[in-house]
Amino acid sequence: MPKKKWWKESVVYQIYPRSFKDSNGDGTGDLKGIISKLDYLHYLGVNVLWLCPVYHSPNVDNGYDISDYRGIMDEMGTMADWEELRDGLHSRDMKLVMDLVVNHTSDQHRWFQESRSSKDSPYRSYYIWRPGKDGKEPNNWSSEFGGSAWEFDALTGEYYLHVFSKNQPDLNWENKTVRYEIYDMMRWWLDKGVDGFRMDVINMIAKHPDLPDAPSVDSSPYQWGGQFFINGPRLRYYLREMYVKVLSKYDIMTVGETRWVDADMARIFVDEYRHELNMLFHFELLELDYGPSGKWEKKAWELSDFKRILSDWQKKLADSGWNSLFLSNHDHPRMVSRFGNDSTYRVESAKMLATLLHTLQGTPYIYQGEEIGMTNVRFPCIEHYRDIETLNMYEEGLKNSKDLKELTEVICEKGRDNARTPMQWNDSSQAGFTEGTPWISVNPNYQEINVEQAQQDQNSILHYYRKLIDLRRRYPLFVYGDYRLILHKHTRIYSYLRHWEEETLLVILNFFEESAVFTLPERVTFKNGRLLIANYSDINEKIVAEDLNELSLRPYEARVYLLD
Ligand code: TEU
Ligand code: CA
Repeated sequence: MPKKKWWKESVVYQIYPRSFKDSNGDGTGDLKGIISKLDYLHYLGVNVLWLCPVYHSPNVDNGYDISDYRGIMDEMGTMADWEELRDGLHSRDMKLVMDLVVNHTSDQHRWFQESRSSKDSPYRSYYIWRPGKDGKEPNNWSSEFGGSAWEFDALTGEYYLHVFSKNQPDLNWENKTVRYEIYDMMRWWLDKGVDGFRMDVINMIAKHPDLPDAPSVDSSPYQWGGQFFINGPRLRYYLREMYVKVLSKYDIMTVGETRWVDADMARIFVDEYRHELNMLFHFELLELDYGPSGKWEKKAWELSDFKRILSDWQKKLADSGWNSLFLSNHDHPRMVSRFGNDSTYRVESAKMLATLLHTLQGTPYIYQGEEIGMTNVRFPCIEHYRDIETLNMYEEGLKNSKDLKELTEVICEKGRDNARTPMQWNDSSQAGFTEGTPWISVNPNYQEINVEQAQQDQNSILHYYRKLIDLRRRYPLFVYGDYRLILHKHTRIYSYLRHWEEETLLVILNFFEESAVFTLPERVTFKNGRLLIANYSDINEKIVAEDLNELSLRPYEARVYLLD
């Protein structure tokens, strides 16, 4: 039986600060903008806010390239603004989780400036420097954002490693001084009142000490070296040390962003007795539509995979550990466009997916705008795009004379900017996000899809989220109940039971736009059932078993019953 914890009972709201709310008309969201929306977040009912990076940064990767961990970047505001945000949250009984990006820094960080200045600098081994091999890079690893993972620095005639852009050099975790600097910085923020960390690519910090070549899978000179820098042999040791030196001293929550981790591995990371991390973000679901060559290759996702993956994680983390529940974030397309239907059934399918996320065992994460069903964007041309990953891929594509139409199509469908268009507050110019020119264009559908409209419409996605969040607060069953999949083989319906003390929850989700027939399995018996929430408003509150013998579900229909 899961142990009770505040962060298990929470609903987290993720803010991508550049795109949330601009307070001073410069076109970029900022801390004062977030402060002005705290009442909105409170009204929504979430109780933890995860803030993507707001530290000093040249913004090559929108804050994921940090040049000073202990200050707030000018565009976002000041430390006084940050303190006001913290206090504003705490006075509303809400918590603040900060992004911790310690796999790499910006190349503008003082450590890196010192490090590159000379081979004898005491900061040299803060980063990973190697001489070239036969006039080429030290190994064949590719960068996540295209090209080689190594950059030659003429000043000292060596290469440094950067798994992400060349402006994001990787820190050398083997160096104890680096680790202790990071622990110090973490304690500094925790002492300022931070309630937890979301740890960026935390399972990439331990590189294989020999930095071996990656096996070639295609003719490109650079190959993905993940197996030599993800889940490396020293990772456990570093996490354990971080726990002892930092995390163990505070009542906080931690969630690690960990690609390439399955539920068996996750059990070890989040085991409550091992004290590494509380939760993980895994990508087994979000990578279902990746092709063999990665995210830019399209592949259809299948409901059977959803059931298999979610059931696996639900079961394996049931006794010790905890799940994080999410289908979107700032790196992925909008959930309703990707797994639902963002045209005819936008409202129904957004509510159906929300029902899934809020009725599984784990802590739900809402990515800004998800609660009003914000969709992917289709910009008319590449000039509108801002994301370094997208722009690098586009440039490389052009160089390799890929078909322009195909390139733009895949960017529309898969690019990270889909999630980064400004939050749609109302139907006034720029969706009420800014009085100036936004750093990235607003999605033209803001006149129909915006917070103000959703607040007025009692059947909106927003009100549905408020109701789901409220149910979780009232019923421990939603949070702690165990999970049992039913109708395993059904090709359209995802259905499961949750059980806690004397109560049972029955969740029925039609994942498609075709109607589907639900039949209650014989082994599930109950006297009476009461509808707790549904995404169509015209159904009977009470049911008996016979009603579930042949229940016809409409497109994307979702129902949640409490059974006695
Ligand atoms: O993302 C990690 C990561 O693995 C990404 O490369 C991800 O695969 C990609 O965005 C999918 O398109 C984290 C942050 O969330 C991301 O915003 C940063 O760019 C990245 O780390 C580097 O810090
Ligand atoms: Ca601003």
